[in-house]
Amino acid sequence: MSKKYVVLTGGVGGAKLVLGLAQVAPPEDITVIVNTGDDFTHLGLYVSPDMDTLLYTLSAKANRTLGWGREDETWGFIEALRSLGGEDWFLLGDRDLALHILRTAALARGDTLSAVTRAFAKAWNVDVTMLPMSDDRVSTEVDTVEGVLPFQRYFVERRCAPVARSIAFEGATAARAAPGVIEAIQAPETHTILIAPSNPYLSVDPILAVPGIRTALAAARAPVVAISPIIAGKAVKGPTSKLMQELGVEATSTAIAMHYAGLLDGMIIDEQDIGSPPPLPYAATDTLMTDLDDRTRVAAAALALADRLAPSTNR
Ligand code: FO1
Repeated sequence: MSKKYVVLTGGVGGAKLVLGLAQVAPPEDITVIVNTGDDFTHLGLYVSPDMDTLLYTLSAKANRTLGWGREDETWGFIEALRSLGGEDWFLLGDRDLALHILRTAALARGDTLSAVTRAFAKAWNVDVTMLPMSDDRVSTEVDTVEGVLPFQRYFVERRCAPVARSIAFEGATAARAAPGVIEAIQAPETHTILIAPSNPYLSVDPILAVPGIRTALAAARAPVVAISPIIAGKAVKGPTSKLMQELGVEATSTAIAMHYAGLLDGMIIDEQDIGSPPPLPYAATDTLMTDLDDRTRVAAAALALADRLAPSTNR
């Protein structure tokens, strides 16, 4: 029986980990469950940022400078839009537009997000299975001291500046996990389940909020290993540590482990945090993923830890 791997992921950090994993495991044996809480309709187009970051990363088209969007991008559309007084706080590149336009048209015809994603992956020879967490709409909203902000308004337009009080996942309770999601977590051939070093509150929690996913993870036979997004008390990228502080949580790997309580069998932490280890089996490595070697090293460390833990016994 060939070993299968499942990854729960959000944005840029998650995509880097999946690319690393695809160097140490056959891509066709990897299933990625992707956060769609960041999705929104902008200028009439359905945008699915975490899905697209993963798709661009796995098809070697990702914009390395920005982390999101495409390489070799041009910005004629947004410049023209701006000159007409259109909203330009969310940048849609000329080449990037192709995905959003095709996806929007397919969804309007009644296709599911799963089907659209599958078609894009096939067109660009991506062998990793990319599953949205749900084909139903779930929208992350951040309650801030300035009021409730839809995710992209909070994250991109306001650069996470407003102090956050809580986070909600609108539509989650009625959402169904997309086809294949629960099955991948439960499959007897699933050897390891990884939680990427994505923001636990903004990128992983929306996935866990979809009914059935948390329960399936808690009951999974395969060990569940999280890669901590914290390095020396700070998040590598984005607002994780600021947000943790605002939510009254210390920015430590232990706090991340507590956040995922009941789900994890093990954790990868950064070697700089070895002085304050989490209260569960762990391994330490340099978790900063700058190049492909780093991504591969972090993925390999997670698989090695999972090998030590398999099958799941610690929850
Ligand atoms: N992030 C930004 O910081 N500014 C942008 O203008 C922006 C545009 C954008 C367009 C398409 C896309 O797929 C992603 C885009 N992102 C942008 C990234 C993004 O929305 C966030 O990084 C994620 O949602 C968080 O994971």
